[in-house]
Amino acid sequence: MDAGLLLDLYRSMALCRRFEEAAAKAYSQGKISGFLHLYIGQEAVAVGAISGAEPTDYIVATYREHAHYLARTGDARAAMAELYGRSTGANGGRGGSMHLFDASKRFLGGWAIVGGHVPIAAGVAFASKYREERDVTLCFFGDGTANMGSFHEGLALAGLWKLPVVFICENNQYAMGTPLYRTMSVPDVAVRARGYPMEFEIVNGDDVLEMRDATRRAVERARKTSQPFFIEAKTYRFRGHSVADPGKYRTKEEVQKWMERDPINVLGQRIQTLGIASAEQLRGLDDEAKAQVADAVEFAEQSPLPEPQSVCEYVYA
Ligand SMILES: Cc1ncc(C[n+]2csc(CCOP(=O)(O)OP(=O)(O)O)c2C)c(N)n1
Ligand SMILES: [Mg+2]
Repeated sequence: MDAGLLLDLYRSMALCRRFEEAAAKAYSQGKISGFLHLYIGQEAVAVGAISGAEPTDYIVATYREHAHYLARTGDARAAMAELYGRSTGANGGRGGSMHLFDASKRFLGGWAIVGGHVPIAAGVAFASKYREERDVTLCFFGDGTANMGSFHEGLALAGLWKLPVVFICENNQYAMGTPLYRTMSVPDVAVRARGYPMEFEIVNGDDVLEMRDATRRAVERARKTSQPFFIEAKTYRFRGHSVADPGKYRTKEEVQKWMERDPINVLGQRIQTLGIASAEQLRGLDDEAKAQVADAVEFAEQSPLPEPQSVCEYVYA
């Protein structure tokens, strides 16, 4: 076990958690508007998977993408300012929570249309293959997305053209208020990959190391053989679908059961058992994450809104 790596993963997950807690607070104070979909509980998926890829591999994600953006860029200021709609945000304040983007870091969204980004990810992978570059594309999406036509279109093209893309299904058991068993005839989304055909693996999405290892294998395989791969990560979101959702369709017991496998606690326990750091040292890392988030909030609050006369910039007409 690489002690430095485990602490980095812990730090990264703590940053995501604290970032979103602060975002939820700012939202409730009316400082952030629009939609806000929290990822709390799922951090091991984004942090583990992205740490298992090279920084030059592409990432395409959904509207629940704060953690993916932070795991790739580490830039809490640009993310928070974007949520606040400020000109210093990742997209100059025009995209908001659902549209984080940083082309220089190969983070290609932040997409709000469920499933719309799956063919886009296939297209990014097609471009890499066509240009004979060795980069792999990671495409994140939810369980509900696997019922969208565009999901099947993206996988079909990736299978047909043998594209270097790793599809990562974050099975958090719900699409908004609808449990997966009411919309899908099989309990595992991953079996759908067989049809294209595509190899797959089902992993514990609350175990950051398992996520990292599975993604590393899939990414290196895609890089070497130019074959797509499908990972299904079993996980759970602790909060509602968005901050506007009280989540009444789930029992307290169900939420409690999943919270027992809180990915940050799971890794924290492992770090302590291995004698890499004490509980107090882990609290220190958490305090650093809180301080970084407090700085990001202050940065966002002090940043200007975009200039009104720039309203037509970046607009196709
Ligand atoms: C095409 C389309 N239909 C409906 C919506 C509204 N919507 C937003 S998220 C969502 C559920 C998606 O569930 P899942 O894929 O499981 O992702 P999760 O939110 O659980 O991360 C729906 C129906 C949308 N954004 N786009
Ligand atoms: Mg879901």
